[in-house]
Amino acid sequence: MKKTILSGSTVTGDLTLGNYIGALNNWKNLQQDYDCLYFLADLHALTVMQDPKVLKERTYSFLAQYLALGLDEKKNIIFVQSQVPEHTQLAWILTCLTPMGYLNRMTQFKEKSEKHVKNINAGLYTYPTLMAADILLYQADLVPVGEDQRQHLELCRDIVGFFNNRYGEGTFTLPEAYVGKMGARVMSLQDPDKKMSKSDENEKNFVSIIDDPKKIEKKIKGAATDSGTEIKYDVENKAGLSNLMTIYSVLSGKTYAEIETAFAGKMYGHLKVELADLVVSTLKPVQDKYHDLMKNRDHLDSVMKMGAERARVRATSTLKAVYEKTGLVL
Ligand code: ATP
Ligand code: LTN
Repeated sequence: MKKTILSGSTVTGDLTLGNYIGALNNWKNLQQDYDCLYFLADLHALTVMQDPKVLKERTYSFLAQYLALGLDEKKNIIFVQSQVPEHTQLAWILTCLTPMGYLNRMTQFKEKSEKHVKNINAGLYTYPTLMAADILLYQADLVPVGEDQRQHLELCRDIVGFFNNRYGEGTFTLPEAYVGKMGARVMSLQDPDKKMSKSDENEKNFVSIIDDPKKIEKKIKGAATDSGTEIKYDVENKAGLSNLMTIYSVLSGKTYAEIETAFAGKMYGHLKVELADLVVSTLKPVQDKYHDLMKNRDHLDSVMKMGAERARVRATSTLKAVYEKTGLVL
């Protein structure tokens, strides 16, 4: 029996090189050996202000980006969160089991409520209980998430404990974090102390996978680096340069030592030019496929429909067991 993997991405912004290197590139390699479900977290997107038209358009765009990046809708179950209503049904039950004290500790809530002072809604606060429902509905064994989502996954494991204490064991699989072999974290281009984030309001901080070649070039050439000259991987003293080297290393398959040798005696500018070319050429086939997919909405609709149907078979079976345990009449 293959182990089940589940992961998702909030439908905000456009996928970045960070999402590609830290998440989707790994997901693609897992589709052979695991039973995989990948979804678009549109309900999680509602925790911050969304323009309805943009959200809808973006959901199609994200699906096309997933497919263009190489996720296969036949090998994996790819679906949109809001099209499987069991997510919100289970989320409510889990919310009622989760002490506020646990939610108070979540650093993402603290960060996001500082960032969105005018919209600190209850959904932003209970975000992790919906995320727990996403995972537990599918009995996922492994969840590939970046460092930033570790705390939410830990809380999900705690929630399984709360459920088991109240209702007895055996309903949910206890999920674990899946740490990819590379596990690279891509940092912001202008502020390499924080991670590259697709919802960053300064677009110079990220490269989106659907940015056109000129934009990519401009953003990479404009990336903040220190005033030194030697091309050397040193996160402490050369955070910006090291971040560019991480991207170079993942995309080219070269080690840091090999990159240092190849660029010995050269300037940061040389690395930036080569990196920009590498990013553009890596993304070219992805972008071509993306634009083709976006021209065919009917196809995207049918991929969503098929994904939701397949996901619901599993989701309803878990929810049925939860109803039985909790005393809700089915
Ligand atoms: P947002 O800015 O909307 O929070 P995000 O860019 O942080 O978005 P998520 O939707 O939170 O992206 O995450 C999708 C996946 O990509 C997760 O598995 C996450 O860990 C991974 N990821 C996000 N940013 C990076 C990054 N800079 N480096 C590596 N992996 C990342
Ligand atoms: N919060 C996640 C997106 C997400 C997710 C999930 C990831 C929502 N539900 C379930 C893994 C499993 C994020 O990466 N921002």
